[in-house]
Amino acid sequence: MTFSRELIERFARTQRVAVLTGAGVSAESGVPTFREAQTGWWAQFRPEELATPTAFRRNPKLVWAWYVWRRELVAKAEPNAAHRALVELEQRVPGFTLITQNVDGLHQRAGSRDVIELHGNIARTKCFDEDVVIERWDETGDVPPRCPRCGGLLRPDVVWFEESLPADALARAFKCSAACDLFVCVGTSTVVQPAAELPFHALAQGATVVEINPGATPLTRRAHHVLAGAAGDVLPALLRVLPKVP
Ligand code: BV8
Repeated sequence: MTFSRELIERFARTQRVAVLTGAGVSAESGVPTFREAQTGWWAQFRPEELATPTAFRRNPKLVWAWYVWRRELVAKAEPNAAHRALVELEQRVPGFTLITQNVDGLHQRAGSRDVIELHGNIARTKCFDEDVVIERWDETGDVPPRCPRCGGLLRPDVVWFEESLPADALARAFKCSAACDLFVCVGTSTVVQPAAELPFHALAQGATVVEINPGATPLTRRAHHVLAGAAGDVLPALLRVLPKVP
């Protein structure tokens, strides 16, 4: 894979990078992306039909079982070369913020330090009624299990469709997108709002925008640099040609 001199020089002189990742970054860890067809028994459902409070109220057992299946899949997954390249990039540039839509925690497991999780984390559980994180509960056989504090249903601590994103995480993400001089958008279909607004916000503030994705997205025609390929190939290749830390 080759990169333009202009792109390499752009990375060499950046003072502040913001990166937005989506499910495509975890694809090479074996975690299916949102837009890919789900596998096995879950193939009969679209994620947008399950990842909502309405779906949970209607069929809590089904939605809880979907997250148990996904948690087990994520627990078996390992960070891939893309996650590791982003850890390396963080060490190579003066200022770096990683904003992720992913709920799999793979960036943190790879060693990324400053991660803004816009959509929560599948490994955490919270009470549906009180909206507080619950660390331990009695396994009474109830599915979903019950909150030990109020008896309400437990749910994954992720942001469902029709739910607002954590205000502090979202505010920080917009602030970093406005303050960066280089915005790298990796492995996201740039469809789900308000996260999808971030690269356009960076663009409007004068940042150079780079997109890494094997496919086209609504961002592709606006990005300054489009690197068409898998994150696990493109990011390590890019790190190999960028100047090492002086
Ligand atoms: C909200 C957690 C206010 C759960 C997820 C306008 C403004 C505001 C809201 C809306 C709006 N228009 C519509 C809405 C509503 C909605 C929305 O955006 N809908 C979409 C479908 C149009 N937004 C919301 O509801 C948000 N809440 O705005 O609150 C509000 C309040 C009340 C009523 C309305 C609004 C909440 C959104 C968060 C939903 N939760 N996840 C869970 O995981 O179970 S979103 C989910 O999609 C994941 O987080 C995922 O990351 C995210 C985005 O998808 P991607 O990451 O991009 O993944 P995707 O599969 O789409 O694409 C993968 C990409 O990777 C592809 O481009 C592919 O080409 C590429 N790829 C594949 N392989 C590779 C690769 N790239 C690189 N390397 C590879 N190897």
